Amino acid sequence: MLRLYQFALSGNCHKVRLMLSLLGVEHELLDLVGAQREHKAAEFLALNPFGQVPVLVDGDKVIRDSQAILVYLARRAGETTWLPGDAAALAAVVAWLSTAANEVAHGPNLLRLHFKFARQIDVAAAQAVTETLLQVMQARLAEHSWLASAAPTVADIAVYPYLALAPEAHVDLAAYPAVSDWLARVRALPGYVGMPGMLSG
Ligand SMILES: N[C@@H](CCC(=O)N[C@@H](CS)C(=O)NCC(=O)O)C(=O)O
Repeated sequence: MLRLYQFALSGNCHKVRLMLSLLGVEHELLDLVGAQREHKAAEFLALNPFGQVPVLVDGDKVIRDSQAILVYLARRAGETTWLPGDAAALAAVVAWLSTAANEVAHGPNLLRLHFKFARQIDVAAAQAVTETLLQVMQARLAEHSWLASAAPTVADIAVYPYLALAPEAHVDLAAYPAVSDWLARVRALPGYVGMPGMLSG
């Protein structure tokens, strides 16, 4: 049985729950209590020395980082739609995984941490990163249904949560209709699961 160490309100953890559900993989959730700093306890640091969730444990394998977990789950499922094998197609997916870890993390994710959880950040800088991200996504999605390929890939799942949580980040998607349409396409995938605070249509 796979075990996911997580925070219930984390978008990075949501993307793993979403991928597990889309693939129909049975798993158990282990909720850490952030306020009690359970993610900084020695037992958890042995799984992820960065002291961050999500972490996936699959038998003797321990996978940290949400993007790495999505890649692991797709390969483990043994199919090539979610994670293509072709060099150029795989590079396109990895480019968006990097976008999830950079622009998404430093844009809408930081804004949500600020407006929902009172984290002190440079709001103007995070808004600028978000605007550039949304412009790039709008341009791509105005011409294509999915971020990296003709079909949904782990790239879409990696980028999805913090865009779907835009209201909690005080990010207005009205000027980016192709992004809103893409969010709706992800919501329509068989096995989709959301989380509180996400746009629902
Ligand atoms: N690159 C990591 C980032 C993980 C991350 O920032 N996790 C947050 C929750 S969303 C966390 O554990 N924060 C606690 C901390 O950094 O101390 C990933 O994508 O998994």
